[in-house]
Amino acid sequence: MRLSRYFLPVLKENPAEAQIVSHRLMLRAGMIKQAAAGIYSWLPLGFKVLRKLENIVHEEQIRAGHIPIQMPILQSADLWRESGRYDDYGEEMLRMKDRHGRDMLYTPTAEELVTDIFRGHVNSYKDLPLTLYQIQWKFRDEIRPRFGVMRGREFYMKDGYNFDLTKEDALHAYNRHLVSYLRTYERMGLQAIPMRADSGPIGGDDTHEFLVLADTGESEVFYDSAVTDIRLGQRDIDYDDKAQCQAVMEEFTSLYARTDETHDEALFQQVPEERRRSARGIEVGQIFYFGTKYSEPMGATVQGPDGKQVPVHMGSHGIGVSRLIGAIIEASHDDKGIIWPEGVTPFHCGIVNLKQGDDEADAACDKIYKALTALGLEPLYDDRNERAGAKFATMDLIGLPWRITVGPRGLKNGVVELTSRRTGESEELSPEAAVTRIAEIYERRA
Ligand code: 5CA
Repeated sequence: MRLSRYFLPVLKENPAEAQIVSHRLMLRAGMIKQAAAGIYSWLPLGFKVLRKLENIVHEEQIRAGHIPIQMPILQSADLWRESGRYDDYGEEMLRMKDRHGRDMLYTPTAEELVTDIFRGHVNSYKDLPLTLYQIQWKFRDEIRPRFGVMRGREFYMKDGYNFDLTKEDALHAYNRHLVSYLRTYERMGLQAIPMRADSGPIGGDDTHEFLVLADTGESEVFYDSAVTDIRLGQRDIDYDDKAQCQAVMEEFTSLYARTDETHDEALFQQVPEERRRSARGIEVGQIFYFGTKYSEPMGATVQGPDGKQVPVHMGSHGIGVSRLIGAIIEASHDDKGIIWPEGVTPFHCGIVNLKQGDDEADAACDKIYKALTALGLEPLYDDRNERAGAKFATMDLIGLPWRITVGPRGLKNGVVELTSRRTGESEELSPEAAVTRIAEIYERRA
């Protein structure tokens, strides 16, 4: 992409309405624009990051054996009356009537609809286990939407639902989700710690939230600092292996880590004092096991091996895809702007032409641009007639992890400059070597 042809409406001034850094930077970098309270349009740069996160979520869900579907945003109230949640859900649910006076709602989550799909098509235990998921817009009429995409009313969420014959199988699905979520967050450059939590309107007793530690987080958390040393890394996990998934679950959840809703001061006191931490965190996902809470009232049963009809054991599992963008920026920025981790960056590298219109500089930039594109990488080439300072400021603000700077003076010596956004360190090398270096960086991290 050439910046002269792109739509990147960056803001010079700090927007007054933004209270936290991620919201401020998303507005300033032209990623989103508020359409109504807690509802946003996604401008090209923001939309690109959203798509990247979505792709990572899909890849990791499919790797875990989960199957993508797409359910509608508007649902009939009837199913929600069957589960009893139509009245329970309260004011967070946006309700409306269609022209025939039928009660409709904008989906805040989809346990009922997916259970209806299941009961309509699955009759035998032989068709289990089954996990269906979607990535879809949700609406919750939050009293206090704030912090931009962090607490929106309309937000983008991955929601997955497992159907199993027994509690034991459903707990394996729970563990599988835990492992796949850890992989997902790590690929996004984040550490998200599973913490014991409260299940709220979804229900059930077994639930963990995934929290990214950040001063601006809305959740209060208590944990043993040793949990922050654990990483999943490049482990090869067999998602069908119950013992292996269980072991990862135990490794990540045995140490004390709880949100304020389930915090137990007496238990916490047993953590060695020097490792006791209380902090704030951003909730970027939650997994639930709730047994037959929906399958029983809605009649989602299968014939078991003994011929008897039994309600299936279920859980649901969510990732806040749009919220994650805020969480990543909270975790990765400096006073000049965003610093994207390589795994989620909207463009792999920026190209800054210091002297637009200079034949040699223009030709060198074009060549680098073409070489990167031919490698399947996406560069953002700042080909505008702007001062170098303004070009650098834009690149720093939008946070591409690598920048190649091209100018007539360097080219006389056969070199361009490659700069890391994270460290600010630069090195001079030939244009070809710069391209090779970028290719290596992304192959290593692809
Ligand atoms: N049905 C279950 C699992 S699919 C469910 O709805 N879980 S949830 O309520 O915990 O939501 C899943 C994730 O969506 C949360 O962990 C959070 O990251 C994100 N989320 C929830 N509410 C909002 C909101 N108002 N704005 C942005 N993200 C949100």
